[in-house]
Amino acid sequence: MSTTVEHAGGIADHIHPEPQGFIRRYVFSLDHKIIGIQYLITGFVFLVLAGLLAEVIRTQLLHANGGFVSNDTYNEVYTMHGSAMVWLVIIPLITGGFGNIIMPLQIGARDVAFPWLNMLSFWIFPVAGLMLFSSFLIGAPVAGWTEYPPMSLQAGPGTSMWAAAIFLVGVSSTLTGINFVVTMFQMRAPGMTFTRMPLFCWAQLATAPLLMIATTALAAALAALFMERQFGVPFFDPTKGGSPLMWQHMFWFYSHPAVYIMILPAFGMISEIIPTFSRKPIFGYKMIAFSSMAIALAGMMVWAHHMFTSGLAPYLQLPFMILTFTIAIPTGVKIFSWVATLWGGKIHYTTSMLFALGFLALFTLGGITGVFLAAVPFDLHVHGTYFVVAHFHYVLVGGSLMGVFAGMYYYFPKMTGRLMSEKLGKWHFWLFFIGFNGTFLPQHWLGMLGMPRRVPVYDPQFQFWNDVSTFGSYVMTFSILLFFINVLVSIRNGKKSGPNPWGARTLEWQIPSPPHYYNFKNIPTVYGLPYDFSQPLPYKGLEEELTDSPVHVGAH
Ligand code: HEM
Ligand SMILES: [Cu+2]
Repeated sequence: MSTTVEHAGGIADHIHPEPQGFIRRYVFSLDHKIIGIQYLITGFVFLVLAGLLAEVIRTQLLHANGGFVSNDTYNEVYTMHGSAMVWLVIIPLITGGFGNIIMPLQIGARDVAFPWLNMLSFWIFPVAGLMLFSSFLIGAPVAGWTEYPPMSLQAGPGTSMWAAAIFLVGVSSTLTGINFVVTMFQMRAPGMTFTRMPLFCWAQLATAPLLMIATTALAAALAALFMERQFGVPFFDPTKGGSPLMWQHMFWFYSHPAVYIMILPAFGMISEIIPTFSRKPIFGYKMIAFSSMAIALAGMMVWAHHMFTSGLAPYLQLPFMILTFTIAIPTGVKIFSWVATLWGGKIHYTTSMLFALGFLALFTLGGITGVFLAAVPFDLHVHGTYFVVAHFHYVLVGGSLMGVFAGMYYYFPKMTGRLMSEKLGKWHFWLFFIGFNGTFLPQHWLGMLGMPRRVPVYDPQFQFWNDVSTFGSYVMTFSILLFFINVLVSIRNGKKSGPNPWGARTLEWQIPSPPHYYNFKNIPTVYGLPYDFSQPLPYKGLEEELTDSPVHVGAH
């Protein structure tokens, strides 16, 4: 007897035709898996470019008198480094990349809700990225990734290019957010209730509204900046009745939630990897799921903690300080639950697990200095110094980027059917871990000692620790080179992985590696949570997945 399979949102099972030809299959693809890989490739290309800019910064700071680049070029370089790393590297890799590849598979769907929109969202991204980097040709922006007016109003034409490029990237991520929310509400497999949805999906579900809501505030600010620069409409110029503070409010109303856009999916990735390599059910499933939502919600209410020294009304400092402190609670819930999952587990120290454990240690350090910075008295002392640079690199490199690496070693077999080299992977991890701490740990006390950020030359008393920091960054960069060699070599020569090399239990591991373009032969039915290794897999309808039988669209 055939039954019509309906997804959670009552959508009947359907499938788009198999793409024909190279262009439709790999360039203008509608397949979420291919689009996800396109995001990863493009994001990693921008990581190389933005990483090289970071090395220009570090090489300039090797000597107190600088001398590697001019002061103007230095301003361009750190502005572009920060802008590219946030908007062209971490956000696309962790939402458009991994979100696209994993989420539809984990919920038992054949694709996202709007494949065309998905393809459009992707193609806006490289175009915007090229626009941003081409601003170097006309004089790149110089007022930092925060582009505070009035300086951003006075700078050269590259700043308008920056505003247009970031506006476009924002459109791409907003459309991705819409696609992901509709997909998770409408396309879950039968029986996949929200409290049976894997934690990576919960993290994407918490992130998507931030992509949709916070990004629109940035879009409005960028449009205003562009119009003031190009047509003289006074928004931010105080001599024309505008308000520079308004830019800061609008910019941070987006950019603080943006840090959660960059970290929440990494939390989700870690929540998948730790139970798999501890061979234990995740501790506190519901608490971890809901803490993602709590972080996203509270994260929308703390933006002015970036403005404690901006002349913000003092009576506003206290509520923003306390609200920021509260975010430590749901974050702590996650860290506690990961540690409780590890406790008594049979730990498999794969490279992916090492990066997950590195994430746990380094992100926790970054989180703690975040609480320091939320305290107004402390922030007044270190705002604008290298302490702040150290803090956000611990959360964005020690956190997000480590999460990306953990995800690459974990999901490379699912994407390619081959394993990355564990030997090269362990070299990558340890050199990265040592190089990273060598680069950013000393920056905490450089900041405490008063070294300002965004300076091309500095007081010679800071020379020694700057040299340590620079050499640390060379080690880190070398380790990332090993990573890229590993990826390129393993694509062709990596050991065949089979469908599930890690013995993981979420849906994406129950189908071939790489999956067929239609994902599932039969849309499975889900009976429970996947994380308990002592229980049989909570699915029905997967029996044919690893056989040669044909796909069954719409019926069992
Ligand atoms: C991979 C190695 C990296 C190194 C060695 C590095 C190094 C640096 C340094 C030294 C600065 C301070 C420049 C100054 O104030 O003069 C900086 C700024 C910055 N970095 Fe990184 N960074 C790296 C990766 C990242 C990543 C992955 C992100 C992720 C989002 C990131 C985001 C930023 C931002 C937003 C700024 C502020 C730029 C500004 O002041 O406008 N960095 N980086
Ligand atoms: Cu913030």
